[in-house]
Amino acid sequence: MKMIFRWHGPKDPINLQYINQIPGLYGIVSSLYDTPLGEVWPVDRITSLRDAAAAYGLKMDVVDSFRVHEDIKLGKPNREALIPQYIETLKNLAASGIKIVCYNFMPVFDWTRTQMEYQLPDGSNTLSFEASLVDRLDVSKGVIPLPGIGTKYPAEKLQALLEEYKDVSTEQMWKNLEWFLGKLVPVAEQLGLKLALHADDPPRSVFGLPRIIKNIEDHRRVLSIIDSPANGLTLCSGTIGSDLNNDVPSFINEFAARQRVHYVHLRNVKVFDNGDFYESAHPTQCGSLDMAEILKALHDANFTGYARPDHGRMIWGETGVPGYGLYDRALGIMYLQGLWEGIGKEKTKAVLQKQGPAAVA
Ligand SMILES: [Mn+2]
Repeated sequence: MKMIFRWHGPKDPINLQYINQIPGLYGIVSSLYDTPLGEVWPVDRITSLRDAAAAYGLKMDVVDSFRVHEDIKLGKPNREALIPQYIETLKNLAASGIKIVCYNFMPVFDWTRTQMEYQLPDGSNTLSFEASLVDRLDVSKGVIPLPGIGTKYPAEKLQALLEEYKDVSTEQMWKNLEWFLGKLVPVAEQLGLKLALHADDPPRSVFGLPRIIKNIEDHRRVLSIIDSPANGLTLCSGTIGSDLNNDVPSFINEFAARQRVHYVHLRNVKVFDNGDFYESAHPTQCGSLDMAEILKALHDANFTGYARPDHGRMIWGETGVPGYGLYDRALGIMYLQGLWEGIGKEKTKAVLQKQGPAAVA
């Protein structure tokens, strides 16, 4: 397992030197966050991120926020004209040494939270989701009064976009994903790249939008679209685990064994009976997920792919991009590495014990 850390590029308040001071880190994951949707990512901009990381001994094999244009998700005729740009970007990523491309297929919004600074009793704060609040909101005017979302588009554009999705069923969304993968997976295969789809976050319907990657059957269906390592998954424990019906280790047991999990996002969530949740600190005792079981499932699958601590709380007075502070993600990495080492050592010991007392001595 290669531990990586999201870096937002030169504008990130967390510099690479600090990131490099986290023990055991393999590298970073980044993106061209400011490139307009559907435009080609230039090679020199990708390699400049890669080179910046390399100056600190950090590798950049993975990109995230490979954003899919709404016209593709909506299945509009313009999607044909967009595909050459996506293919060009894949070529540029491969030419820059990238191996894994994380993307999602969520309509309009990448992720939805109702609070960015949900206060925890210890004085830290974190991202949270209140289901009934989201379900109560009237977004028909294109105004979404939630922090962090709804500002990506002007109200009129957002209203029009939400209107367009009214005619798109979940089955049509599947068709549109199939079309997209049909165009890109063969190209990725040729280039030696692996696409890695991230589930819808949270894995439920929001604002009446058609969301399709929510449970284990959905993940199975994604993999069945094209049976190729290039058509893979980013498994996000905190996303799929925020629906308690989803058993995260089962996802890993099934999909990592098939070599289709290329990247994992490891974080814990505290989930309440009514579906509300907040992003807790990483240890098992802080949330609803058994992180040791999740790591054990990855270890059992001989997982050699990439992992990031995903998000963290804001602690020790840190401010910055919500979910992406330095301190709590660094603590998360240390905890995850501790579990990983412990699981590995236990297994070695068990093997030696089977071989008899002489081997143990
Ligand atoms: Mn994630």
